Amino acid sequence: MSQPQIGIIMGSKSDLDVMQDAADVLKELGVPYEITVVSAHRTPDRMFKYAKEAHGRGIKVIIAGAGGAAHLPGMVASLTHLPVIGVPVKSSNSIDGWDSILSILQMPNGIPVATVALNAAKNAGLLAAQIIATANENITQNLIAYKESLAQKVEESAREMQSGI
Ligand code: RP5
Repeated sequence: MSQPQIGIIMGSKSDLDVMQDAADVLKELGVPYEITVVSAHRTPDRMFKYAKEAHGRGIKVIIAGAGGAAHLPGMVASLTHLPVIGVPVKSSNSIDGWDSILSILQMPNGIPVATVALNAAKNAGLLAAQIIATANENITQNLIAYKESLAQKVEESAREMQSGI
């Protein structure tokens, strides 16, 4: 894969089941990415280094997923000018997911995090691809084809339902 343009990070290896969806959709759309673990609480120095160096390494968008007291997306956003997409993860230490949703969503003015739905890493990947596509015609065409495939699936479902399959 060529130079990564998207950085996918997560607070723990235990988030990977959810966060893999972002990687999968980026692969499908032909967007080069990197993926790793960066814990805001257990490795704050690593988080600082990652956020500070991402732009210099060619990363254009960061997708950050975390559960429970989910400080990773917001803290990374505070350390970089790059757009950060936050994925609230319903983790083993989460009460019901609301803790991670609110921790990622309710950012103060000046430090935005584009927060997707609970466990919605696929949408985070799509949103990141859409940002990259604003300056990349190949990825634009891949996104258009992806959206057309979604519409076709609905049409197929409708046909099957109407014909009693
Ligand atoms: C968060 O705590 C991580 O993002 C993860 O969602 C959760 C649990 O982490 P582990 O105890 O499974 O490593 O910081």
